Amino acid sequence: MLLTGAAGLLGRWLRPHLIERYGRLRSSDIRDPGPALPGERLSKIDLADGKAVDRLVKGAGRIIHFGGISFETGFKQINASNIIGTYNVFEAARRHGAGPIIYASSNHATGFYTRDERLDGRAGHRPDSLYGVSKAFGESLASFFVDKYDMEIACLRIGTAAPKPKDPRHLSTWQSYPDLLRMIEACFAAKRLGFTVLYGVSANKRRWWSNAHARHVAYMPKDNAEHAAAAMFKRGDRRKADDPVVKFQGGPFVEGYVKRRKKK
Ligand code: 15L
Repeated sequence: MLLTGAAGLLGRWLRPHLIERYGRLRSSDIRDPGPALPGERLSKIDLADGKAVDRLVKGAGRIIHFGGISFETGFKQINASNIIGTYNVFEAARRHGAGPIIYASSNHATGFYTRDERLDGRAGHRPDSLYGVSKAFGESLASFFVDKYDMEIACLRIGTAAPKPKDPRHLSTWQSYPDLLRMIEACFAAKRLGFTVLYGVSANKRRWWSNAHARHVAYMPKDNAEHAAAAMFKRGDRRKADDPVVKFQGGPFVEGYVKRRKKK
């Protein structure tokens, strides 16, 4: 098994669990990932470097591609890391017959849907940031590699994967780390993944997203962000419904959104 993004928050939490569950792990990050765990071969690699990625992927089986930039920034960095980087990983997997692949997409590929809309993995892209655009690209690239080269790729539109729900938006978007691991396990256990898009979310009472369209992946989340609601709303829900950060699912990523004046 290969994991990219080993030094990230999710990568660091996942590594020991992946080793325990699947055995030996090969992992990489562009940052210094620190010491390797027992059973792990860890390398420092820039995903934009096609030759290095080719060497990394050669001989791998299952791939969890979580490497890349996970926030909004300039196009140059996003292009190198998320667009070229993801192409390099998928293309190397094609060349070496590796897979299935689990790709960390993001809810920000659909962040400009409003919070009263209910979505599943068939929802078209409405990216809320260049970061979201890069994830939409990754999903399209996955669809292309599956249709053209018969690969198997699951794209996880991850919500807020974090130890705890911290703000009201997370009551809808939170995915606990154990549920993220359950989702990964369910994807790898599926008979055939083909091209599957799932929302990475726990069984939150207030969730906006469903995975009911993808019954071939037996994901059964166990956690629910609702336990954090009472503490968040001690003085009621004071959010302004027309604040773009509240109105749109992408929350803070839509910042900079400007509503055009209607022509008179
Ligand atoms: C993401 O895609 C980000 O990587 C993460 O940092 C969170 O901001 C998350 O989405 C979210 O929407 O809360």
